[in-house]
Amino acid sequence: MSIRTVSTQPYADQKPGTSGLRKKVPVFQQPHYLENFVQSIFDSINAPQGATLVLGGDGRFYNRTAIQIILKMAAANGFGKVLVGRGGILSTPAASCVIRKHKTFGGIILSASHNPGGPKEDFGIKYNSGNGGPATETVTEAIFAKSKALSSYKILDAADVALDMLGISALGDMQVQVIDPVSDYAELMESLFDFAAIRALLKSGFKIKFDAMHAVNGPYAKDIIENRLGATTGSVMNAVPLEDFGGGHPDPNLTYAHDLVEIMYGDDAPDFGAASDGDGDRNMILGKHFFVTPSDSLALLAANATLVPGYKQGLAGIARSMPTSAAADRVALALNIPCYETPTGWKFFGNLMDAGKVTLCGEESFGTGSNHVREKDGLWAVLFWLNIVAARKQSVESITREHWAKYGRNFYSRYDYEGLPTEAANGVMSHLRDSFGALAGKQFGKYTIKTCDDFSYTDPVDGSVSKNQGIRILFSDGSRIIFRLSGTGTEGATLRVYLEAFEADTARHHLDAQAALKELISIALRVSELQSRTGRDKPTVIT
Ligand code: VG1
Ligand code: CO
Repeated sequence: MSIRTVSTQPYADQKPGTSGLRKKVPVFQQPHYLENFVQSIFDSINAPQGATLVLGGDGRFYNRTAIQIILKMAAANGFGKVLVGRGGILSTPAASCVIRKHKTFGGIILSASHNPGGPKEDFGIKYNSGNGGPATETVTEAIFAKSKALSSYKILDAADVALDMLGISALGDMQVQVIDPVSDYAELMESLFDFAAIRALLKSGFKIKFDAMHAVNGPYAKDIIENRLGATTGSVMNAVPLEDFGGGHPDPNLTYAHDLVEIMYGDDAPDFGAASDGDGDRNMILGKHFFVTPSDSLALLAANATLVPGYKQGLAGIARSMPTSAAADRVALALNIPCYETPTGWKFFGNLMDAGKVTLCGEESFGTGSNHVREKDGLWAVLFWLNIVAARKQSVESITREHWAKYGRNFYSRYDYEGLPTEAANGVMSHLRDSFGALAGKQFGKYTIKTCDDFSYTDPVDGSVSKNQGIRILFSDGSRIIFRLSGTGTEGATLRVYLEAFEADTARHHLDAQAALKELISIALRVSELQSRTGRDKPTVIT
């Protein structure tokens, strides 16, 4: 076996987005494309000779091919050992867990999350640091800079490594250890939650349905929910990870998780429903005929955290991404703990958690998590909810309604306009920026604009500044409209419009969110000129 140095030309488009590099599979299949990016990672992270890495992905098409390439490159680049999930499988939160538990130098996660998989669909790769979290912006920028100047990469000439059986094998001077993808993670969950109470709840006839959406969380949910917690067989549906996710869109929301939604809104609906995404870090929570918005879910977990063994000491603080509703802020205020507002993407939470400033964090995009790992964690959120339900012995709906009655309700919705021509999407954003002055103080019915700005974040731990993280239109009553361009799309541009209105009056809490937000939606369309500038009269997805 010999190490080969391969000459290459740089690709100009390897800029990591919100969550690593995501492209269509054929883009990754171009000569040296994946290799270039992996070498750029290795050249940027300053790993000592003999360091250990974690490697795994969500099992989508190209996962296995990519893993073999990365293993051979790791061996050629002086790594001492790689821990890889059996079959190349590791959910994103499990990868984070394994990095932390085994104190490895870092890890590489292969996923395009909630985007479809298959030969013509999406693939992705990102680097996570030794804290288990996505590389910071400083590191991802260094990786991008390297990728633009790369002239060669190193790879070991060797046969593929067998990945389907647990055990250790040699790849040149490097060890490859195939690990059970579930066990470290399941152990961590058992240490945080009251499994006995959840087991008793499930035994008492409480019915649950978990939709793994043919994605990575299937084996995790089967083991934890059915085997360890004793839910009836079949409580986990679509539990076998498929390379194309069964042709579906593994995104747990009311649109794409329609199989589950039908069950949860049907005649004989279970008491609790949940789904997670392609790589297992997102979650959707449903009660019988009831949907919990992710922003409310974060607030509810925070308000009830001391019912859960792992959090019974209370929370150091809460963090939410800027577009996430301020429901969590109200809980933080009541608990007298700090609440941080960060840019979108999990990489911004890591520093806060490492510094002990926050315990829980979340995003409106169906992501919730805590300092138990450094990624959002879909199954963790489900177990947190089940623990709360077991402790309070109330339905999901009544827990949520009580929460609104106490804290007020933040009506919330997100409109996504996908696959727009880039110029049109940029045009909407620059038109809004040009209008800041004219909009301030303007009144629209009962809404008056207080200020508009471009969200900028200064990391309280390392002082780094991230600018242009979304346009905020802030109203005097606390309502908000936010415009932001997605950093995870792989086709054209995706424009997201986030809408939030606060309602203290309990008598209005039963309203449908779309009805409650109607006026704000029309203001958003009017001030942005979105429809005329993009030619779209409706969003692709509403969540
Ligand atoms: C989206 C979400 C963001 C999330 C990111 C990664 O990013 O809005 O909240 O952190 O996906 O999630 P964007 O830039 O497209 O809005 V995942 O489950 O794709 O790792
Ligand atoms: Co995901």
